[in-house]
Amino acid sequence: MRTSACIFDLDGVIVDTAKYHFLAWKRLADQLKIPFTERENERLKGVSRMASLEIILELGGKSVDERLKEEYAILKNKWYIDFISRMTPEEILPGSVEFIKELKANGIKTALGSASKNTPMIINRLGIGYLFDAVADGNIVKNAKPDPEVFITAAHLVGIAPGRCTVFEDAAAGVEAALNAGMLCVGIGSEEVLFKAHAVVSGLDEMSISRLKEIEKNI
Ligand code: B16
Ligand code: MG
Repeated sequence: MRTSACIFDLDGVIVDTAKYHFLAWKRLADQLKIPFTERENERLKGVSRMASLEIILELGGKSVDERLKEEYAILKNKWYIDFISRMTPEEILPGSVEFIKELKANGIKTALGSASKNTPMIINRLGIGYLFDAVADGNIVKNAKPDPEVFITAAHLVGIAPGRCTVFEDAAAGVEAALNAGMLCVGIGSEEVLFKAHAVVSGLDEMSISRLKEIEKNI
């Protein structure tokens, strides 16, 4: 097999925190009287907290100073944490645990590659730390997706060359990051948004090692 390590994005792949990010950003956008729907939210997926805020302010045609930006970001994160601190393992997306266990049982390394600084809290709430050989997240990475840094770091942490890593991503910016890292990328979600990925599936419940081998054959 080409794949020796699988790197998973967290938000939108292992757990649907994307809906909590949306609700928290929506609350801020409403306060600022900026029109913001699920459609605009698509642009925020996989993008860092500050870059997300900048997109929202741009949508509203607002320019604010750094201090106020910092305040808005803290406020949004507080509302977001209110949601994720109540998450339970039932929110792990279907098929994730089974697929990752299958990979591990077959000697394939596993890692998380997430832009989120809240990754440690989410891992703890879900009790999924044991599934990953390494975690690269927004706390150790400087450059946000589509920069490949998060995935290159994850590959380095598990000791596998980027060309032998496969990334699972739900965001267009994340797919770009995986391709920029020279990795195989499986999109999780809609073909319309993730068309640059090598293959797209609706969720990890569609994945297995045999499916991964088929995807490898078709690239
Ligand atoms: P935080 P991922 C990303 O996580 C989210 O998709 C994105 O919407 C969010 O802005 C970013 O994390 C930063 O998250 O505010 O928690 O640091 O998809 O890369 O796992
Ligand atoms: Mg994501």
